[in-house]
Amino acid sequence: MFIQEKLRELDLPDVLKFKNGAQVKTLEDWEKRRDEVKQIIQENMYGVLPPRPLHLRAEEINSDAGFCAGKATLKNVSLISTFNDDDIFSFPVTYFIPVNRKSVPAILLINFRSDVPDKYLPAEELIDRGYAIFTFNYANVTSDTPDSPDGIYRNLNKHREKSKCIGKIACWAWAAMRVMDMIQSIGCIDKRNIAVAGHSRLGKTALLTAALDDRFAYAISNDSGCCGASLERGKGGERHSMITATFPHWFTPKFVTDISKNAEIEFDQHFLLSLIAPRHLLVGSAAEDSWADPMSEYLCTCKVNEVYALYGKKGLEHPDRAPVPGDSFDDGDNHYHLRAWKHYLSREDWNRYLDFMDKYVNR
Ligand code: GTR
Repeated sequence: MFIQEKLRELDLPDVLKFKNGAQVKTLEDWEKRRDEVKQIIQENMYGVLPPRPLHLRAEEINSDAGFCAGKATLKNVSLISTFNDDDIFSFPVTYFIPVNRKSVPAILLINFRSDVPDKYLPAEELIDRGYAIFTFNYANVTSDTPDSPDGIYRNLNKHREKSKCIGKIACWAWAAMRVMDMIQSIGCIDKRNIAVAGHSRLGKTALLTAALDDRFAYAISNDSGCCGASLERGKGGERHSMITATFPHWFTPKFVTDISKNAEIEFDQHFLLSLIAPRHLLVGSAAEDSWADPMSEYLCTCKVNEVYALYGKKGLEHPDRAPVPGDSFDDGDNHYHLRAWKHYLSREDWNRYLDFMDKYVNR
């Protein structure tokens, strides 16, 4: 058993063992252990996310009923959060919904830019495939630089001591959950088929978002790598010590100063991915993306099958070998593909994710 042997060699911490040493045997046990895992992953890496704000409302900025030859309606809104202390934070969200459809599946793409379309957001192709898209520019939520406690970072950390501050990945994930709050009130969206997607650092963000918010039925991680879908143990390319040196602001301070330097941490990234079960996990890797380490992303995706089994599900169905470029594993509840070439969210990646989602979407 090639994959099982590889996983055994990594000697990963057991996600199915409670902190008190008891073993998870049933689904009921897992539901309890799941709370511990949520806590471990937040306290040690991303920070503990606060609840939703006191009030949330969307203010329409403009609407274009003729988007893409009239095949979709596009809206720009400002999503406004009001907090207990009367502080207000707003950020722009763009969405477009194919017209003349009753129950439209949706994907929330957390993106690097506001442009629609964008190199990572092929708007018309996505409309043609019948999906609504919601998107925001992560930099409008809080800036992606160290020592910049701006935007929502300021609101969410206002009443916390420094060591307990949440990192920016958690801030972007919190914002994605607020978009999900807004989506709940849009009648034509199929609430059972909403995905959250992101590339690279925003793939890490998409995974955290889905791990903590069960309303997302699909988590799409494209080339998310270190602190995303890749396991720290045995990983090539970027490791904890490197990511925290360059991007300390993505994480909770405890992870940067302490945990990331310890080889024997009590968790690994399969803890994060396990929280997505029994919902769908879609992981895409690029063959030349050695910084993210495709094999590590693959092994982590295989590893969480043990959690899907508790739900009577298969997780990822895969052959017992390393993936090769062009592989796309689609038969189980989860998806993995390895694309040729470099770190990028390509049309080819989108097609793989949509082909998988299409299997579950009733039209
Ligand atoms: C890299 C970082 C990766 C990945 C990437 C990206 O520099 O080391 O973890 O997140 O940025 O987001 O493009």
